[in-house]
Amino acid sequence: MRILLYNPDNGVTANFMPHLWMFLLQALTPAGHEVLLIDGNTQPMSDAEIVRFVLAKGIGLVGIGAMTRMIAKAYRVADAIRAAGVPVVMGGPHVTELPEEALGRDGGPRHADAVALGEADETWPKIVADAARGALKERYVPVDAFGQERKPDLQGYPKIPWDSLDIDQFNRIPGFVRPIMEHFKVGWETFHIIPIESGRGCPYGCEFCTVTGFFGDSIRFRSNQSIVEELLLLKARARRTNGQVAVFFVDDNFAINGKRTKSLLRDIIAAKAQVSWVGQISANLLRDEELVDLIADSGGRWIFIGMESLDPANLASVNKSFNKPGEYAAVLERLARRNIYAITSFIFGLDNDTPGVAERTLSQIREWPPVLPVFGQITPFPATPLYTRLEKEGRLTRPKHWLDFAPFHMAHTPLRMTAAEVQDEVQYAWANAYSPAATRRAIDSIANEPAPYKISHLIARLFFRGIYFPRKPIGPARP
Ligand code: B12
Ligand code: SF4
Repeated sequence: MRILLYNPDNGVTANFMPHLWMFLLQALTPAGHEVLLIDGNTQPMSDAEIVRFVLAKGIGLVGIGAMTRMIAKAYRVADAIRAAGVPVVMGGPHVTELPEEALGRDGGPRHADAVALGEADETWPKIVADAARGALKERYVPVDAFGQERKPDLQGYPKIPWDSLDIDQFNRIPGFVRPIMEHFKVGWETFHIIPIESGRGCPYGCEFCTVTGFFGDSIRFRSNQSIVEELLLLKARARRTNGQVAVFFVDDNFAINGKRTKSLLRDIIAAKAQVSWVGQISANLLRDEELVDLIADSGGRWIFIGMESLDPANLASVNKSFNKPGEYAAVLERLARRNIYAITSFIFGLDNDTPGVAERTLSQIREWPPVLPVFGQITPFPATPLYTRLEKEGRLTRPKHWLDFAPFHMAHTPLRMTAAEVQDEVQYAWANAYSPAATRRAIDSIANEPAPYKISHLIARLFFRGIYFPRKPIGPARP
């Protein structure tokens, strides 16, 4: 059977790297089947084009994965494919949280023949086998022999064959630049940013986050060896294609178990498997100087830190008091001393926010070593404690906001400002954090550092904004 795995784009922002789930399921597909991948971010297609592709290629099963933000588009594509007679299975966080919606059992239309709930590493081979004999079930739930939820053990993580996969669609070097790079032989004919996971789960349970509910509050790790091998494979591929590779460790908190993270980083260094990497680590775990040394020596370049707010009352309101705004500057300086910079993420519209929050945040940022800040408004994703609380408090203004996807528009009433004010604050923060003056200030502040750091900072600043926020105005604020 030929299978298509499809990840929709959100139609608004860009994406800089492919989605890991597609490669993982491809690697977990039993022998005898062919798996094709389409990421809407790199291959934008209309619904009709996707249907034509599915029929022309004789696809027997389409798997669609989507976050809440892309789910309306995912449903639309699924509807079109099912109308053409090809079965669709959907997976990922949104349908796990709301399976009845995808299956049309909540009073709405049906979008999927089957849903894969939770982590699908062990259910995917069954789904494929059932689809191949025309006996797809409605739900695939990862449970053990006693019907208890079962989280896959990452010790048996499959080898993703990066050396032989066709990942041309994810090459970040634009087509028109490649011949120039080939001509000058500078080793930049390809540049891929590849997602790798080293573990799953997060014990912190921040109120707005789906991760603790989805992956669980205890952490499961892959073996160091399997990660080192994956890095070596990627390095070899980059060398072979005269290109470069960088890795995004997608673990939600890459240093959640400091001892293990250090042992992994030491093994990467010992095996000379270093590539430039980005990882997500909470600020409290970056107090450890030895860890930060190992991050630098193993290739760590950018650390994504979910700062969320500079106001401790806001942090307490979303169960994130382990973040201490008072130590943010020290953490950023500790990183910057090793030429590691931070992507700092902020959420506006939290219950204690008032108008002016964007400027207050920006003036603090100006005091720090240069960072790549990202800003969003608090969004109640289904099945999060935040969603339940706002529902109880009667504050949800668009309880099914994902079906009427309106990017950067609030779905609930904030407490100390209006929804429109929150949206304005988000706009203001993006416009001013990435203005030419702000970029000049950021580069000037590292004027004495070696050129490659300045260039990487400048390129990151020029491209980064589009990943999260459209460059064009986003339309009038909704009430
Ligand atoms: C990497 C990442 C990103 C990347 C982009 C995604 C990419 N290219 O990989 C970046 C950093 C850009 C990003 C941005 C955002 N992200 Co993000 N991101 C993640 C992160 C950390 C890792 C994703 C991952 O690879 N996980 C590992 C894989 C293996 O897990 P998985 O994708 O869930 O897949 C498994 C199952 O779900 C299932 N499955 C998945 N799809 C399918 C499909 C089929 C057919 C089947 C059968 C099974 C299946 O099988 C897989 C194996 O078990 C997750 C958190 C997390 N730990 O997952 C958040 C997460 C997905 N992001 C989230 C959010 C909210 C966002 C943003 C909206 C944040 C913001 N405010 O801007 C943006 C939106 C981006 C956009 N394009 O619109 C939420 C989504 C919640 C939800 N209900 O939708 C998550 C879960 C984090 C959270 N805090 O709750 N993100
Ligand atoms: S926001 Fe980060 S630290 Fe908090 S629960 Fe989610 S993954 Fe864990």
